[in-house]
Amino acid sequence: TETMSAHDIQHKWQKYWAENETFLAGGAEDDRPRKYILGMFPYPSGDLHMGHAINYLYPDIVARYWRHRGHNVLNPIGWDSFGLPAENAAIKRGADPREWTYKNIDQHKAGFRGYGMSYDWSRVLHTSDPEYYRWNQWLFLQLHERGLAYRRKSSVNWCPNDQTVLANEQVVDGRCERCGAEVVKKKLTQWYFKITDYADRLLDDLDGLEGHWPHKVLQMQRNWIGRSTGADVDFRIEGREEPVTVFSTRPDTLHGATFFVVAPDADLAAELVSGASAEVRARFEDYLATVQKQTEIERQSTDRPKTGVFLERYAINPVNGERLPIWAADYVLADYGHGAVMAVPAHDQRDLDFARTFELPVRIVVDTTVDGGANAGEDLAELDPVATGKALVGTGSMTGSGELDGLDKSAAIASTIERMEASGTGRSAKNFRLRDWLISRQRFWGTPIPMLHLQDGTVVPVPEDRLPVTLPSVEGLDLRPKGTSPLGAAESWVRTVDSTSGEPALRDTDTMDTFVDSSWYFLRFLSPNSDQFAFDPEEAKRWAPVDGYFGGVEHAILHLLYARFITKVLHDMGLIDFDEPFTNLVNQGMVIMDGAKMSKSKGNLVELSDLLGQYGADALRLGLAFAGPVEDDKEWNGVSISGAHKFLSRVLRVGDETSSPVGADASAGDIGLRRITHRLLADAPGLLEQTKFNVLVARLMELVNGIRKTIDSGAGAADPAVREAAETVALMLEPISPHTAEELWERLGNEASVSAVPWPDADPALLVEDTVICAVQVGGKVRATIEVSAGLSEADLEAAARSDERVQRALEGKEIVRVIVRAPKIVNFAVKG
Ligand code: ANZ
Repeated sequence: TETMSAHDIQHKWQKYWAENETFLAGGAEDDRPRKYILGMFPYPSGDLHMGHAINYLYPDIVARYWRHRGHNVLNPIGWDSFGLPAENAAIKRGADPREWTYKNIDQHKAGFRGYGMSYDWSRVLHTSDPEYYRWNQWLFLQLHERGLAYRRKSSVNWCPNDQTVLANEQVVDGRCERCGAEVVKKKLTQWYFKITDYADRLLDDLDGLEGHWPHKVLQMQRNWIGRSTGADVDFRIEGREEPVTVFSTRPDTLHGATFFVVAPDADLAAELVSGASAEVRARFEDYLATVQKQTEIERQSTDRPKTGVFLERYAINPVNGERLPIWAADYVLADYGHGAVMAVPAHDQRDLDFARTFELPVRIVVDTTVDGGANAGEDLAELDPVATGKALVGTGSMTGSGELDGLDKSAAIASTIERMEASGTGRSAKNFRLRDWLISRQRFWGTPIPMLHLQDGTVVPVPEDRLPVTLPSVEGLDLRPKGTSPLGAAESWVRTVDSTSGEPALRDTDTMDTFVDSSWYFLRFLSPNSDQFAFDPEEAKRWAPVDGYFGGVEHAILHLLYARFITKVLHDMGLIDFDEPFTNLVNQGMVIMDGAKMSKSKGNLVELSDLLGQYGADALRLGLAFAGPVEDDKEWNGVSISGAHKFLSRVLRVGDETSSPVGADASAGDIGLRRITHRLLADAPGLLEQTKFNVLVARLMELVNGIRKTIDSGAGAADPAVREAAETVALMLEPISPHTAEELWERLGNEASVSAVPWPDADPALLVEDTVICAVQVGGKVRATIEVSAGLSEADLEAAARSDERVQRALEGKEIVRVIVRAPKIVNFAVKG
């Protein structure tokens, strides 16, 4: 065995695990407590690299840990295998996206096996398998049935180069994240999921995750959902039958409204301008054309000059009957609130900027100079917003507002809402930044939307028993983006018959956003091979929610939000009894090189296969686990794989030298070594549960040093404390460097596998520190003896002596002239008087 290389050891144990199915999760009959540990599943682009090595190591360590704690552990792996990169590779190289995808998946699988991951390989899933995406379609139909999936024409971010719709987060500084082309707005009819119905719950339930998810992630989710509270106010429009409603967070300032603004790209603007003069109509059309080229972010940025067109129409202020001129301006967004605002320039900065540009009136209705106001003690005349250019946004007391005068902000808001509700001109309202989830993609490599378009224009679902709607062959299809789905060209696929009515029908040619695939995959792992259900509710009861979810902070918002949303929908359908999918979330840091993220484009990506070739999986795993706290970014140049390899060799050497028999009674062994062993036994569970893997590695190093010392200079390799310590190393190294741990365990004469052998409890007697009895003398006489830690410093020993009551009594009324401390045995106070 001594000549076995790390690679030999690795192959031996990987073979053993595969043959013995060591890491299959226990079934229904297994009554151990359960743990569901999951890493965010990978996208199968290219080979596994350093980033994967660290991301998937952590959940594997945790999964392996819980097996030692007597748990039935589920640690599955799958692939998020639909999506653009496969399609782009297909366009570039003419390859079938299927072939590209599954070839990459095979490479990933081999890579993960070589890396020693303890996955339950019987549960593997790929979202691009019809057996999987069939259930995306099922999910879509469930949402559709409940009014949570709907079609709507709306303006979307459009990349004219890639000819595709972009999600908001794919637009960076107004440009396409992928190709850099300027993004424009375009109106398309698309499918949406009504996530906004769940906005309140998605926001409120974040509070329950505090302490279990990184605070930063919770905050990002809160901001993304962005709840504002205020009122909806109805304004009559001259020459229009129906009133127009606006959302305002400051209904208290209604008396200060001096004009009214609609989003140029809202339907309302087009309608209102249709009654205006030809000149204004033309000006409006020009304006609209420029606005449509802008992004939402540009439109909201406060430092741009204000632009707009007066529509020659008027709104009537419900509180005082005043006529407010109606403008179209791009700072008002079509899809926030109602796409129109009452403008209060004295108290809103954007309204003020606009009013100053177009010389519209500004009326102060909040006096911020009153006692307790934002500008208490200042002179209101000097704060004139028209002159200063600064809106008075702070608190104060109402003025020029009739019955509201003298009230503070919250009282004025409450009073206004009450009055409006009584007169039917308004009501309390809240608004969310969160938008409905646009799930339509005009691309090939995704889940076909299971809907049929009949000749009369109605859109009907494909019956559940007709699922899956599988993708047609890619042959003959042009995948290059052109604004409509490539599936449209698959004539014989598109033309079908509605099995319910027997009528001819056309298939919907859009495919689903891949975030749909990943919104529920953690449930599919519970019954991955079922053709009866998406997941078995009984299995969900046993396993879910996920106890420990690991992934990058890049998924802090969308993936997690969508998974939370779908979980709540499934909960409301009665299929699961929890409504948050991930009980604990860990965001691991990145591997960086010279301070920068490793990436393909920078050419500094280290591939996993190269690293495994060097020293094998265990040294890499140990090196990475030791590199620093899980949440921190790790500098690759600071990771020492060769150092880790040396340590693992030392581990095996002390194992080989151990000569006491299996089961030897350790109680007569070296007490110093036993103390190190038992302190580690006591601390390791906490270290692993707090993901302090680097500290665990440091403590293992300390223990191996201790073993070495005992073998070399103590009672030698036959000391039973050496065996106890070496077995402890095998047990606690296993989550991190499992092949070496298995080998050590076996060489120590134990039966394989070490992977689920329970960690013994520490012996409390070995956790107490060494103590000694110290004599305290006052004036040469022993006045007290105190029990102290053997390692106490002189200063601490003197302080301990002084704090003893008997010593204090003996010192009373005496002057201390000198203190002689001989740590840890004697303290002598020389006294006078
Ligand atoms: C009058 C007012 C007076 C407002 C005042 C603010 C201050 P948040 O907090 O982000 O929800 N608003 C409403 N709909 C809008 C739209 N579609 N595009 C741009 N702005 C819009 O912002 C709510 C406030 O933003 C609303 O309250 C409205 O202006 C504006 F002293 O109404 B406020």
